[in-house]
Amino acid sequence: MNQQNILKNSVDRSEFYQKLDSLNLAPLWEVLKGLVPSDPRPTATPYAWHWSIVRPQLLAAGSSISAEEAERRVLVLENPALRGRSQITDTLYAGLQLILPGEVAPAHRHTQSALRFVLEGDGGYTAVAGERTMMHRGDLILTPFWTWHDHGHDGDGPVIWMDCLDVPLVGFLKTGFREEHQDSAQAMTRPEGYSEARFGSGLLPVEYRPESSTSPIFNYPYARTREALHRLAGTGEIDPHHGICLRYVNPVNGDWVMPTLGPTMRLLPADFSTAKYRSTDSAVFVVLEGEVEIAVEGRPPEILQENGVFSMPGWSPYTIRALKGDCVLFSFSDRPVHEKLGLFREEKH
Ligand code: GTQ
Repeated sequence: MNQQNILKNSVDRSEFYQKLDSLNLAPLWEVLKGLVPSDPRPTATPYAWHWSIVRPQLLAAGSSISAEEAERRVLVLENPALRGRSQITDTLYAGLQLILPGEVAPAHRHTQSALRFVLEGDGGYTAVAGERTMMHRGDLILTPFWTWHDHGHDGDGPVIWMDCLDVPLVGFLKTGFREEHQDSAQAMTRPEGYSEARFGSGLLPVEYRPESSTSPIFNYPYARTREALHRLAGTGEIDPHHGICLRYVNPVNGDWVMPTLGPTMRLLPADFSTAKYRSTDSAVFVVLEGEVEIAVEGRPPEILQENGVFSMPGWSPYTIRALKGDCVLFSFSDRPVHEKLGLFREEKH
């Protein structure tokens, strides 16, 4: 075929494309580079939610609807580039949940996995599969997929936590199932502390065989996480890209605590700055102690105070600096999925 023929064809292409379109066919060559990109191009954008702005809106939600009526009284953190889709990154969901004294967020279960990261208040509890655990600031609570869970509050003042779910991933796979429990609060079948005693001290019941890919521990208390971080800080060993960073671990197999969500907690000593880093997983950061500056390449740096939340799209090069004294930063990401699929990549400068 000569050049002239090709040019002639290109004139006729739009007609040809219309014909294809009417037959539910499409030419790959028009979209190939987008389908198979040279590197990841997340739709999500880096973005910061500041506590001083968000908290009053959560309290306003508390006067506009009850936890019972809402089922979950949550303000969803919507990435500005993904509005209306309940996504904080391309693959993750995050929301801030408020529960007031005496309220119950009724029991239900779903195939989405959830982490709760506690931000404010005492007296709140989560019940999972017949066992209750009290929630304190900085605690990480797991509600594994398809386990009954409800939340309540026996104390004073608001209780607020961040819900971290794999909703977009489960949605993409079209594997979402949900059921409401017949009772708003499920019956307790085990004493408080039962799971911690069985699994939470570097020991396992001798005949224990796991039935789930989720960790059998469902509260990782901040008091212990914090102590570990500060002891490590005392050794002076620090990772240049992560600071003193620990991942929450399933004691049964050493894997991440959930099949889809990978939480970590890190300590950045005063004035420490991480070296530039990026990885394919998208992440959400929350400041628990201190103040940080998060700088994503090509964008103005953001300063984040306590309880500030930051969305980090995958493959974005970033640095984090501790601004005021030692800083403690929680994060969760979809890294376990990337690792299981052999897709995880990182770049360290
Ligand atoms: O607490 O079960 O933020 O099912 C979104 C969906 C919380 C929950 C959310 C949920 C929950």
